[in-house]
Amino acid sequence: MVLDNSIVLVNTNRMMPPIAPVGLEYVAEALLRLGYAVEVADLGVADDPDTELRERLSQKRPALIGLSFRNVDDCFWPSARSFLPQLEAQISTVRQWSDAPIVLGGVGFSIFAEAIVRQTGVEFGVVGDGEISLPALLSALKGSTRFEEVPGLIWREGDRLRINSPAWPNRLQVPTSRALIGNAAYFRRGGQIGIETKRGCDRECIYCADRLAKGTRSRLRPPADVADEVESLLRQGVDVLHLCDAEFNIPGRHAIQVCDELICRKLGGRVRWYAYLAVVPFDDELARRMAAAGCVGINFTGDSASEKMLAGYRQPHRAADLASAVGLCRRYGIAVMIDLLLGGPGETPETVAETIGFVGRIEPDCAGAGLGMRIYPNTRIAQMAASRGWSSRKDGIRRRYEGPLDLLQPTFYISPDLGAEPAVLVRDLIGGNPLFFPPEPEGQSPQQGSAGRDHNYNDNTVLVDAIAGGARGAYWHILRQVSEA
Ligand code: B12
Repeated sequence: MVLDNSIVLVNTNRMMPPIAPVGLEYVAEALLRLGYAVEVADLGVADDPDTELRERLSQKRPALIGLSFRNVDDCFWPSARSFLPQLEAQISTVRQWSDAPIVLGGVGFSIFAEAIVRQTGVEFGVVGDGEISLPALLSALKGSTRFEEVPGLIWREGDRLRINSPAWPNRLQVPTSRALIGNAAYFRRGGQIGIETKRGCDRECIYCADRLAKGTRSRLRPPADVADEVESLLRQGVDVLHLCDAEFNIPGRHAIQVCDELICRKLGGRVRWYAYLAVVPFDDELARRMAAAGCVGINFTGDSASEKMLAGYRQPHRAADLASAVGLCRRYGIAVMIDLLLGGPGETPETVAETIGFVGRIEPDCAGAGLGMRIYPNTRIAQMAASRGWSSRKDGIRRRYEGPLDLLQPTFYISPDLGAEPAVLVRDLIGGNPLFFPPEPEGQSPQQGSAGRDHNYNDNTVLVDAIAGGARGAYWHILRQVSEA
């Protein structure tokens, strides 16, 4: 019998260390509040994912099965691991146990939504926020509304796909109880739990897919909701958090309001948290408030220290801002990581040397020397690739498949001016400076995950072991501490 009001939500992310499916949890809570019967099949911490799916699906027939697809690939060259084959295997196991329609969603999915729906043959996909779209889809399945009215829905009409625009609701009403996922278990095995303060970003960095998955405006949560959620997690024994905003300080005013709320509720001394931040705006006031509110580590989207490269990436900061950000973190006792994106269009050995030299001198706790820009569809770098006809190594394209460019497969750009072995060049420039996570040379990288020398967190055994031994925090911070020990 079909249970009209029931849905099974599946977390498909099996990467280790495990990251709790915060997006799926928000969606599950939203559905529950509206009176739907929700079950979660969490493959992230299940010993045997097939058994977990059988137990959740074989006894009943939900109206819909929702699969969350967070990471389409590891976004890391040269490992370039795609998770699509794993998703396809999971979908066929689901089909083995149930003939209910399947809807895919999630941040990675949203970037490539149409291509993934086509490739996997599922009935539905949802681009963007799931909290409003999934209840709307369930209503449409009952005939109470039309598919056309479900924000972000992709569905099939005969042979063709129909696609609705996502809603990107300005008023974010995200549930705060965090009671539907085993966050305590994820905390023990993953070392941190995520929480959002906003969605969306209005910047126009040439490589970023955030605009596709989250929209082009900052959509802010009320600071009181964020603090309520921190309290919910604390009650579960979770006291180390990672913010899931693309950049916590865009806009800076909201970041300060969130900090003030945490300070006002005296939560600063009870939680430790980490965040991604843009390099600007970041001033003394924000750094001070963040430290008082419990922030212990910041990962800045530094990209480069070369004026030419930053302008090319459409980043508003300059090298001096990076130095200032590191100085402010030092002043307030906040650990600091700078994420670099080396090898973009226009990069030369000279600009790489400039960046590595500068970052070495300003001495953050660590810097990720990421090499190679993942080309996401509908970004400026994708337009450049199409208009200039890039397809081979001599054009800068790095990939492991043949034929025309297929951006759903891991596809990267590394400026051809860096020569045949760009990772060797970068490593030589780093010269063994332990503050850098160096890129792995091609051919030496394990294709199935990280060996722990770089900062690829996919199946990173160094991290898994450190967390099992009690380490907690952002992964770059744990790796840094392990390398110092
Ligand atoms: C914070 C973050 C991290 C933190 C996570 C901290 C934590 N404890 O949660 C850290 C640093 C650990 C991290 C690691 C990695 N990350 Co990360 N991360 C992010 C970030 C900024 C936020 C993700 C998030 O949680 N968002 C908040 C939640 C609430 O949103 P959501 O998951 O999208 O869910 C919403 C919708 O998607 C939808 N939805 C979700 N599930 C479902 C299901 C259904 C059925 C439906 C209909 C809807 C739906 O509704 C939800 C609520 O609205 C994103 C970029 C971004 N702005 O989203 C990158 C991002 C997800 N990461 C990415 C990657 C690649 C990784 C790594 C693989 C990198 C690596 N090689 O180490 C690892 C993977 C770790 C792991 N085990 O999974 C990529 C994935 C893209 C891709 N190529 O596939 C992203 C998109 C960044 C990017 N543009 O490259 N990450």
